[in-house]
Amino acid sequence: LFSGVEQAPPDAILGLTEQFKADTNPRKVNLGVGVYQDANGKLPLLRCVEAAEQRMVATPTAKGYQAIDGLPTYDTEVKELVFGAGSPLLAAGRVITAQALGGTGALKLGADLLRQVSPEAKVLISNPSWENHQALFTRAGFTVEKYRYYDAQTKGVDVDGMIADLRAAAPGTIVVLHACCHNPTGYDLAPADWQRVIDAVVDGHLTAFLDMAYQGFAQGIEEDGAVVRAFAERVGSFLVSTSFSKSFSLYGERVGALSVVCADAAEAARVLSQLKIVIRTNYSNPPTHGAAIVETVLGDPELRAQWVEELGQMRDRIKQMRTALVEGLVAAGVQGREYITDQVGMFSFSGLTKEQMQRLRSEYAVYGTDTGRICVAALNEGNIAYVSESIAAVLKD
Ligand code: PLP
Ligand code: TYF
Repeated sequence: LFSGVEQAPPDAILGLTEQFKADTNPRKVNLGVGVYQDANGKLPLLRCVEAAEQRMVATPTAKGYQAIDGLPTYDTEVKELVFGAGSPLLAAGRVITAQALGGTGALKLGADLLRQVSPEAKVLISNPSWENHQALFTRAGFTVEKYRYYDAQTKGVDVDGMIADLRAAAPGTIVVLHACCHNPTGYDLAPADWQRVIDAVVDGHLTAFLDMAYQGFAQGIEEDGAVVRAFAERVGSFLVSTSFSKSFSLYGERVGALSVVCADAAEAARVLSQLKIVIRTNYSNPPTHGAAIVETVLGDPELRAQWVEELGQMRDRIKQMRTALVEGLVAAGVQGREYITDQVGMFSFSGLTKEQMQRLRSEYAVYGTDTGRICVAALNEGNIAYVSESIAAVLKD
């Protein structure tokens, strides 16, 4: 049966972590995977999460099945976080939200739903994008193409190129957009650019799919949510995937959600019934624990305030590390890297070539992806000088 099965390549990003674990160099630094680490290089357990879990342990509950679309209160909390508690769309019953297995699971639910609704549509993703966008939408049956995004010359977004590509897309084309903290480049659109994207989506009858994996990591929870609200004001139907992996440091619990904006409440009910089939035929219903943590935190004013504070600390520390990296590079003799502080979110597109990234790995045990992406959220006072010197060394020769 399987004799003809070929060996698949490892995941470009998660495979790096395997390589990193096997590396015996004591100075090794993993800047490959997008995981936030604290000032001591540790994956944090947020205090709000710990408190929520303590409450849950104090009131043990039996482990029944969940509803197909997840915990109802969780779904409501997510809606309010993403669209704003006062959103007219929520009041009109136009948004359905289903708990999903992380942001990836939300994207896959959305992809499978869209494949049912518009099987002929093409998918456009940014060039470059998170590797899994291409793979996930291809596996869901779509042809995936790219719109221009990163401009290596100006170190920013090629907004005109992006808009031209969106305007050239056929009606019904699904456009995957990074709502904030673009992965891998770290360059986001300005509010005025988003309006141009929305113009193109509305004029061209495109289907926008906003991937929100880092709400709160750019400017703040409300500020980063403004992109979704801008779409809500002008676009009749669109999708939003949410991930709490990073913002709650709940990576392994697989907590996320898919929200679908529909024309009216009746349409929303029909779409939800179809989405439930997608869920049921994949995994029946989602796990409880991670969503219960998020629901507990978001539903309790004290824990929620603590979360806002802890998320702010993560965001601020990343910003400090961006500045420290620019300074570390200057100290190591590398000028002109100020653009690192223009970028937002977990990543920096360092501008290093594939060969330089491979040398960083093999000679200095500093792990980033071949595309030149490094995870700034894994830098700390203890490794930043070494990372800066290693980058300087591979840039020199
Ligand atoms: N979308 C983007 C842009 C991401 O960077 C990530 C990273 O993890 C995801 C989706 C997936 O999130 P999750 O780990 O919650 O599946
Ligand atoms: O881009 C990243 O590093 C994160 C984590 O298949 C990730 O989004 C990477 C690859 C993958 C799943 C998650």
